[in-house]
Amino acid sequence: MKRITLAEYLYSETHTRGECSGRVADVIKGVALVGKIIYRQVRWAGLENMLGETGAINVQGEEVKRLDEYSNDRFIEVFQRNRLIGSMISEEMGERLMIDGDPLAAEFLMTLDPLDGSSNIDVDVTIGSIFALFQRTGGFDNGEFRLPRGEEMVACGYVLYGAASYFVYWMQGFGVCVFNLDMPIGEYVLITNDLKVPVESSIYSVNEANYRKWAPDTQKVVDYLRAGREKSTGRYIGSLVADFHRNLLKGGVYLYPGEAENPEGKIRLLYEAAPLGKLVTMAGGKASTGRQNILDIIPDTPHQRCPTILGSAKVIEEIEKIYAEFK
Ligand code: AFP
Repeated sequence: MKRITLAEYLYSETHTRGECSGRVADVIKGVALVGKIIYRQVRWAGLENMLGETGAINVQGEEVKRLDEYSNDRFIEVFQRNRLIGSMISEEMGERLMIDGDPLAAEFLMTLDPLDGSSNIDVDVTIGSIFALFQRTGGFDNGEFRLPRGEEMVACGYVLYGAASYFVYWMQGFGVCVFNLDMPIGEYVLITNDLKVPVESSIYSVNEANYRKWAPDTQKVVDYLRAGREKSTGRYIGSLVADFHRNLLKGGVYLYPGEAENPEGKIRLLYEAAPLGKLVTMAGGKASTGRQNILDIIPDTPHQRCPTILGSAKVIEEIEKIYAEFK
């Protein structure tokens, strides 16, 4: 099979598509570089005392894992060096990090979960980095910085660190691309440039231990997914990026609903729900809170959360119908 590397693909596809896609393509290459650096560290973490916690607590109130901190630092290092973006919002940082790029670079904001699924690191479960890229002229108000809606994204995706490393991304004007890391040559090679998520599927991914915390509408939704459809298959890894990747390829829905005590749920909007929501939407799927398209939410704060349902369009339409029965 002819192996087209990421750099070859991006050059052949974007050099004629104008300045924006050229710069966006450069950011995509930057993410791929960080992905390779993180994947190397993830594979050696157990041998280089890189497992476990740093002892710090992040802005989310969560224990920071050594690999969380390492991954965040690598994204900062690479994007401070290449000066392709003007600022970064990361799960691991309380405030937006300003990067003194050139004026054009200042047009770009990256939102980032540098390492999602951290609680799985020490037990060798697949984890990953999730990113979104926004362009000021596409959606920020007249010079004043405003947190953008998911719809305003110009690129998004994730790098998976598992038995193999995959780089899955979308950029404006293109389809959803999947690349697989060919380790001996150190390059991500193209698998497909137009991935589509199956419209229908029996797979649902949710932590059913939370059942008693959910409001009646969510309980009815999960009862339906478990026993109301022709066929049901429960698959929950507990690592969003891993569950999402399986459902993107095989079809299915990932749910992290709000709870009676915690109506916004656990998943962060700007660097988890929105990037994966845009990606699955570009692959023909849907991204919903149950009542609203996630991509339409106007963020108030960088680390806000939202109820998150991502995956096969037909299943999510059925879920939204159930939620609509309740107020
Ligand atoms: P960690 O990064 O703390 O492991 O959280 C991962 C996550 O945000 C997401 O990747 C999982 O789907 C979800 O949490 C699992 O949460 P529960 O353990 O509450 O099911």
